[in-house]
Amino acid sequence: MKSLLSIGVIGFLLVSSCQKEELSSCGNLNKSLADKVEFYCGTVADLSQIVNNQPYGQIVNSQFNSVTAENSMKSAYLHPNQNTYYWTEADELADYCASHSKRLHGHTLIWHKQLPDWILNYQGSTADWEKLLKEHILEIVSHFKGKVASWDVVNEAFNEDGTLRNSIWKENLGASYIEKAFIYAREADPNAKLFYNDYSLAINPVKRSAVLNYLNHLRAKGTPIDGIGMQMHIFNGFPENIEISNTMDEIWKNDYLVHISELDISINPQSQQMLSAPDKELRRQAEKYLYIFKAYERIPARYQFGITIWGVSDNDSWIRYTYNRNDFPLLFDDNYLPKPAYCKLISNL
Ligand code: 9MR
Repeated sequence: MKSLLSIGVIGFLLVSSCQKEELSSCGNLNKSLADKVEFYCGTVADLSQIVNNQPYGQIVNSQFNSVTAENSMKSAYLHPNQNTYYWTEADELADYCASHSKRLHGHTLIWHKQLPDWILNYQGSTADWEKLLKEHILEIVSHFKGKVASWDVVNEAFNEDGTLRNSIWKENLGASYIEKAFIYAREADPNAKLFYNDYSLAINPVKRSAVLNYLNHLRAKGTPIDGIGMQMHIFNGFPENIEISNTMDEIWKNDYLVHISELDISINPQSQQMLSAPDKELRRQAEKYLYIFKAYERIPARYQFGITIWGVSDNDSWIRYTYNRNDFPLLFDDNYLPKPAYCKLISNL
């Protein structure tokens, strides 16, 4: 009993001194996550926060070399009225990226959410809808040509059972809206990499197969699809790590670039009362982040588009305001201080 106790104490001391070492060696942000890996390491970011929130801006600037706009490049923002485009905020983000050597990933051209009212209420023939889709994509992609390296062309088009989601696009154009969207995006910027982006791909094999089969079928017809975004809004407990790496493998083996496009790891999926993050969960989270980065490192470099983290600090995470629960899914805490997950990555990559 006594020796068991002392083994336990030594174990605890080892874990905590190790953690302390990791924490102290990562606290000053002198190192950059992006420098630690051979692929792009990105974050979702909001320009007003970069400009007005000093620690946020410092993290984006020092840690990442790729940026995705969280909202300002979605249809409701960029295309508020049929004949009006609003570029200001997205242009400013593009200028920031150009002047700070960040790759800019465009998110997202065709989605069933964050649509402007005029599209939601649009009445027209199939030909009118085709014109709408075409103009929307050509206008936006042309505007950012040369500034945006890649686009999520179609986002979340599938249901969990593998059928196509019944969105406003599908209702009015049938399934063909997907291939058309890719064709128009390529027409507007032949150099931009074009992605299909979705969630649950690692967790749900039925959806994953349906997406891969469908995209393969489109590509066989010549549709220009370069890659697949695995969003990866995941949890400490699931999916299993092996499912994540198997999914990455399945995607590249089907000859698609792999983008881990919206990574965050929730530690409170059951919405429990949680005033602060339990240490044990933070350690599990750190291990899971590291697993994902290491698994990603192993896929062939020519298929690595990058890993994008969906938020800077826990306080910025969409999870808190969407689900109204306290959660701690990101690499930096509410005070923009590195969490064990960040330290784990910076010390072990
Ligand atoms: O993070 C985004 C949040 O600020 C918005 O309120 C929300 C609206 O649906 O969209 C969030 O981002 C989503 C992304 O665009 C697509 N995949 C799921 C993301 C989290 O909901």
